[in-house]
Amino acid sequence: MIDLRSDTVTTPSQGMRQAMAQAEVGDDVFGEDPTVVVLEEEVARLLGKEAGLFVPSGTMSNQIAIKAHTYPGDEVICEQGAHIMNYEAGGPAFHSQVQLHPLQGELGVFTAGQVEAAIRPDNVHMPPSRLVSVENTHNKAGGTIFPLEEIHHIAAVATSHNLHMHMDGARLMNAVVATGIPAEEWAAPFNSVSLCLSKGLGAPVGSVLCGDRDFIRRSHRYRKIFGGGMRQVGIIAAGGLYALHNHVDDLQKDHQRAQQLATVLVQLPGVSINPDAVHTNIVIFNLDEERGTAAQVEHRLQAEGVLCLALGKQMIRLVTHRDLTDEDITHANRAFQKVLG
Ligand code: TLP
Repeated sequence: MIDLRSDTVTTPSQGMRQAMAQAEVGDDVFGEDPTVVVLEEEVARLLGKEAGLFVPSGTMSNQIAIKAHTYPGDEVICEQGAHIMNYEAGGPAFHSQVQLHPLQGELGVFTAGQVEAAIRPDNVHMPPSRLVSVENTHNKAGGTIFPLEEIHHIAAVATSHNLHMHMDGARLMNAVVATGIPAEEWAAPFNSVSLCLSKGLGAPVGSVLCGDRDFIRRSHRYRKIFGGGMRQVGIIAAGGLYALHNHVDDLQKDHQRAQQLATVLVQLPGVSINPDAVHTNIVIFNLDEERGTAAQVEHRLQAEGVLCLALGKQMIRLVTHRDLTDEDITHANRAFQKVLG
């Protein structure tokens, strides 16, 4: 099976397994796992932040950040397709008792003007606006890159209203590799950044949440409350370190392969796709109704040995990743031509 459902399906390489097996470990709840400490310091340095916190998932990382930035009753401004809004099981309401204020972006990108208009006046009837969350790259919009210049404008608006900025950088390294802009520059306008090791980077588990020392100190407590305190977890952190040292440049290949898929899909009848919107490793396309529903096409592709993800009634997502080969891409393209051509 050629699995294009997500880049989360990647399995650890031999080298990564070896690094994990040999990792020095200790009890991380006592702060005594040396491999975790190295990973947290390394990611914090990569992102130009004071400190980092290793957590089990991207979801926990975002949810801890929201908890640490807000008070119950606050409002968090985000894009309507944001992962925190759609795929974290209502976490902001559940954990933090905050509400989300979704903005309608274009390909996941909203503007400083939209943020300014969304910020609530100081009025007893209204929830206090507290945090702006930016997703980069943006999953539901198709791995799109949020322009850095617009992020700077948004940060200026946020700062002038005393709002904090969080980045869901689950796939930030894809944006780094695609643009050549260093991670530190992307992270600079944000108070906190969450980076996932378990997406295209290919580690089996883990994300690192970064910010200033005080934010990470408070986040550490929330990690414990959320049940995310782990023990000899250096064995997993070692996979993350290996990924950062060995897998980052390979993301470029994922991006090229996403382009190869888009180039074939754009030619198929009844398929709508904007190849200019394929910035990184995610390809999203829509099907005309006469082609069947996304769920039906998902089944037909499965019969041809290709797994994809129906994201909506007529919408399908494909994600390229490091466990694919050139032959897999050729096979997948043939399957698309057979099923949709
Ligand atoms: N996204 C997963 C699914 O949850 C949809 C995927 O297959 O893409 N932020 C972003 C932008 C994400 O795409 C994801 C995972 C997360 C956060 C959450 O990460 P995990 O799965 O580690 O909790």
